Amino acid sequence: MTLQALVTTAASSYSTPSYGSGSSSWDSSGYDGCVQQCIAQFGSVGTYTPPTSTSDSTDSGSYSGSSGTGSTHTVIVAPTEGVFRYYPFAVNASVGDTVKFMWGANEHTVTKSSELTPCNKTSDAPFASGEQNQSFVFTQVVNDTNPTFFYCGTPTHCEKGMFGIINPPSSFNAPTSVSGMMPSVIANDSTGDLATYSAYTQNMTNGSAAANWGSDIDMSSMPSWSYDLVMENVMFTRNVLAMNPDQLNADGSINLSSPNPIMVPPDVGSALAAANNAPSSSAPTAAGAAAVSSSSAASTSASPTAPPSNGAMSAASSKAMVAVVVLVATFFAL
Ligand SMILES: [Cu+2]
Repeated sequence: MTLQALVTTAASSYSTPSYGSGSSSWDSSGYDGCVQQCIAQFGSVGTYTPPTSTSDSTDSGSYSGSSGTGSTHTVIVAPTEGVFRYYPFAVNASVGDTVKFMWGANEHTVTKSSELTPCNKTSDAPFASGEQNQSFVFTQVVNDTNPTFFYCGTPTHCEKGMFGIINPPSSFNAPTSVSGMMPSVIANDSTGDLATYSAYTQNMTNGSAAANWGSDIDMSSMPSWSYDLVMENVMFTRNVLAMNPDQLNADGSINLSSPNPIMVPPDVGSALAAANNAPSSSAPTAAGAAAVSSSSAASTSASPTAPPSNGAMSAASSKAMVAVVVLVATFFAL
């Protein structure tokens, strides 16, 4: 199944998520307000600016790899410093296509791994960029359409979620898909961080096609330790798309051909750290935060957020919602 089919079918059949919270409690004006506020803040988090010259072989000294004769699919390696992600998390490519990895920050690699062990170098038709820095370009021709996993070999980066997939396994609307697994993975995350990030992501992507991106990625052959990281990666890509809506094509593919800078949201770690480091009692004392808090809190209290059939989720949702309010307030307090 192509990514096009993967995303568009997901979008056409996607029902209101039963996990997390937020979408039902944010009316359209609240959503717009959130995006504007978040973008205003995210502007200080970072942007990725494509290099002026990306014409492969002319970039002597900063380019390596192989190229095919088909289409080119761009993946950004760590869009900004401290963001240990590949964007997008997954691309679909045909045989003969080229995947073009473009470094946005220093000291990262693109190293082939496998679905069973996403953070370990594979010996099966391996490829590896080596440790590279900002503006480096590494290309790989696609020789088959089997799922191809890759990761960053810099110590600790993959364990923080820095891996990605070419031609991800997909299963439409299945229990083992990202959308099918999302509720249980969030529920099993005892830290609550994933619930917070999920609620935040739903608010950011509410009403847009970005909310469904990656829904059909199938996780059945991935190791259980990677579940949280897969969810974070999918949500990170969704958040980037929410902030850069022109990149999401109608067919579900992602277009990174624009020379314009890409706005990069904070990674989940820094976002949650900011939320956790801010005493909730002090957040409303900042003038800007007070306005955000009060409007968000009003929105929260005015609208029950969770499906009535799921009491446990309701409690978790409310908690997550509060955390999002704190998170947003924190950005304004910075
Ligand atoms: Cu890295």
